[in-house]
Amino acid sequence: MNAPSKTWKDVNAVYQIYPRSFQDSNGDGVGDLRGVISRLDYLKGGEGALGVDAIWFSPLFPSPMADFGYDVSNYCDIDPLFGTLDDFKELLAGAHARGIKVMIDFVPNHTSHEHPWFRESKTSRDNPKREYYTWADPKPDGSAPNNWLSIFGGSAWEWDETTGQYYLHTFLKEQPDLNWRNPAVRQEMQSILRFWFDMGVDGIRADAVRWVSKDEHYRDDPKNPAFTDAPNADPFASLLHVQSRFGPHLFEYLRELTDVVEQYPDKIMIFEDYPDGVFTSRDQYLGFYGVNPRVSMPFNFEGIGREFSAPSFRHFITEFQGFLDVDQHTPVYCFGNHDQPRLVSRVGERQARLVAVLQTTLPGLPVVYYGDELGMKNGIIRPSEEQDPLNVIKPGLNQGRDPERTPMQWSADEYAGFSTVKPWLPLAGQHDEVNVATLSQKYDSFLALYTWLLDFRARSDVLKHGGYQTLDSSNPHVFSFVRMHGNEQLMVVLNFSNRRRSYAVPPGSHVLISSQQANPAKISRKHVLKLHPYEAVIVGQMHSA
Ligand code: TEU
Repeated sequence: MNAPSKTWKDVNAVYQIYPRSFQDSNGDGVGDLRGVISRLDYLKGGEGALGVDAIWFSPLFPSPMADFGYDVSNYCDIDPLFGTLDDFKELLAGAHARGIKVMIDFVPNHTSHEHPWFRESKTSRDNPKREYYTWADPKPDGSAPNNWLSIFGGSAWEWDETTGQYYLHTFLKEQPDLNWRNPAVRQEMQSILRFWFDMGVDGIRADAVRWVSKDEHYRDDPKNPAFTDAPNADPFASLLHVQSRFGPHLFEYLRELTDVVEQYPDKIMIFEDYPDGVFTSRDQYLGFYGVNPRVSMPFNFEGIGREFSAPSFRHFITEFQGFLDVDQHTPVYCFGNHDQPRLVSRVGERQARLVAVLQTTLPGLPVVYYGDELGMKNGIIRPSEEQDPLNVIKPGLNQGRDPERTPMQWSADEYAGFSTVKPWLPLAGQHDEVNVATLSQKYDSFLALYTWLLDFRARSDVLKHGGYQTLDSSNPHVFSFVRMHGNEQLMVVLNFSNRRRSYAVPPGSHVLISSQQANPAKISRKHVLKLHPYEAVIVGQMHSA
């Protein structure tokens, strides 16, 4: 089988695979590459396939797994838990044969403390690798060099007895921050990109990039005046992180990376970046787009934490679309990932179906988290089953990320077809119903909806390339917009309320897709669309698709 390869501009969506949790092939309870190879038909090309044009893998590199692969000890290999480099090459070839592009994660801000660079760096102050990391002297009283906090809890500085200095770790102490001011580090990072691009990888998701440049004088972060010391408040929010991240060289360093991306035909880099609250969202997004919009773009995660209402969603999307340069900037709307509670658990089942319609009808390159196409929920993780260190080091804040990382649910079998043994995390539950085998048989299932939407998007130039305009800007319950391309138009109408709503549509309109396939909204003779609670529809005109 050889599917024609699309360019990135034509990709319908990217599907994020958390490799530990997709498919176990060797019976150790942890997902692996041969497992993914065995599921490629599901992704695209097989009967009833989901139909995604690209996949992104969370880290696959050798790692002691303190942060489940985001602590890398070798950037140019595959962890034996997941397989070998040959397995990866086979996977790449299999994906490409089906017309699936492959993105990998790239963790530039920090390595594992077991990376050979760090092992060397900590041996002595004059080791050639010393300057690969961020070392600093204590204050005269012996305390940490400044007040910077680790996002994973406590001070961002760890004392090293051997060399009498502190090293910086924005995340776990097992994840020392690289020193990007050192040109040798930047060159290492560029060669890593070349290694993977030369192999044929199509894109890179760049992790936690806002931290790569910091204040070089290590000045304190100022206090956050809005912080209240409530019992469940995260102490990390007590400071405004204006010195410890978004340093003066951030975009310049990223540009060096995108220069490498641009040396290859049709490769991209997506920057991980959350709304910061310190900068306006306009400045923050345009800063990242300014790096090199031809090949790189930031995620848009605004839809993850906000109130589920028409005004709230309309506001962020209209504002974002409004300040983008639509000819240059590719939006990357994302509503869930391996760090966030599951979409269905955050908003509800029908509401998540609405989000599926929204995400696959907005401009740009949508990124969908594995299992969200089934409507998988957060798993319930007993303390004895916890894996993510976050709950242990930040107790009481409920920030553990295990619930959204549970095994993919393929079938109603004991371990959901994910493994033959007890998986590394428990199943999220309801897998007798919520699984690929069962849902793919039901025309009105969550999976059927996703498959339909992705197929529609794959075939629709209006959705992939068309313009965007918000409609009816003050409706309190219904958010609607139009996508247009040449003389084709599609209207998307989303009822964010739990009541039936009427919505006037132009004569000649008809419902193409509804999020509630079993009972789609009808259009009255007077051209009024009768939406069910939380229903989302794509409306076509007589002459359109
Ligand atoms: O996350 C970076 C990040 O911004 C974190 O704040 C993230 O929001 C946090 O995990 C939420 O609890 C990236 C990865 O996505 C994450 O899995 C890694 O743990 C982290 O970088 C360190 O590499």
